[in-house]
Amino acid sequence: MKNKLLLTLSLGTMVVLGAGLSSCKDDDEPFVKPKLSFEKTSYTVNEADGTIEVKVILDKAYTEDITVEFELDGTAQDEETATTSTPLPDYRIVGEHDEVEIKAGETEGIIKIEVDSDTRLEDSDPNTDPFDAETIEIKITDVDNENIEITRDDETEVLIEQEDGIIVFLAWQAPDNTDPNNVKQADMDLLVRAGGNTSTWERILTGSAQGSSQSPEVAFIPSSSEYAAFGLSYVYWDGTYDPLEFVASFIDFTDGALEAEAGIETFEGTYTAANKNKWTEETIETTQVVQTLEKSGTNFGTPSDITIPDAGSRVGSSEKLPSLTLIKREQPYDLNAALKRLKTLQ
Ligand SMILES: [Ca+2]
Ligand SMILES: [Ca+2]
Ligand SMILES: [Ca+2]
Ligand SMILES: [Ca+2]
Repeated sequence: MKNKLLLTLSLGTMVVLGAGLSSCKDDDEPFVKPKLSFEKTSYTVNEADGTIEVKVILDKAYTEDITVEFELDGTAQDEETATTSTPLPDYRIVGEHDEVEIKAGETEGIIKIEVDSDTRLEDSDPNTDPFDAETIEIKITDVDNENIEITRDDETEVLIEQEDGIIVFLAWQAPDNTDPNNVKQADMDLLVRAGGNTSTWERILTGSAQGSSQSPEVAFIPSSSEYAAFGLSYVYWDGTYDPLEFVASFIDFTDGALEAEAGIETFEGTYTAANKNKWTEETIETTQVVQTLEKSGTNFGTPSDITIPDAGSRVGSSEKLPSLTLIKREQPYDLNAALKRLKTLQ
């Protein structure tokens, strides 16, 4: 009985409130705050896309400029927060790093993001195949006007897919300890030069130089690279193998996956002790590009055969190669996932 009375009372209250609301409506159109959100909950882009746009939108225009603050998170590395102890940057925000403006009378503000093409194979989750996109998570944290309502659609995610390209895979003879007095082993390194054609190298594009007698060294050349020619150096850094047999494979990487069967081309080479060079030796400065690869547009051609030089195999000392520092730094972050998969192809 008591419950019934309460119910009756609350119904009565609602009726009174309802009457109040309708009388208010009779006066003037009540102000309803413009609602702020992201245009989409997710965007899928490719590393080769260049500059992309993410939009914050209002459901109706407002009479003043408003500034929307946002924060960034995700697995992709922001240039602004990159340090020597983080992975290399994947993107940069063009303009203000953490805010975007919606002009008076307009309904959208554009966050421009420059996504970098790079020579790293990046994978958010190395345990799944194909490669998983890296992410930029953007969240609206504040708006500088109390007349704007931030909706629940205050977050968006940009998925950056690993771009297409070709993987260069250098493998050589494994250590042989069968005769303790004659242990055979070798440490090779891989360098990739780039230029407009195969006789003009402009820079070292990428490479792989791990200090190990275990294969492989792996490098990635993006299809979107601005260069048309690539020069491969297979450096016999140090070791006791004489001769030393090695194999260079070129593996197509398309749509986030290794093209295991159709896309592998393999070339064999043999060095002798005369081809051995340590980075620290200053005597040989001759560039030892032993194989070349050309690209037309985004299509790679067939690699040349390997040419074994009479002596040497490297490209000068480490002091003369500042990019080597970068190459060494790149290794742990990005190639591990690829290595794991590539090993299953061997
Ligand atoms: Ca990355
Ligand atoms: Ca990247
Ligand atoms: Ca990449
Ligand atoms: Ca090495």
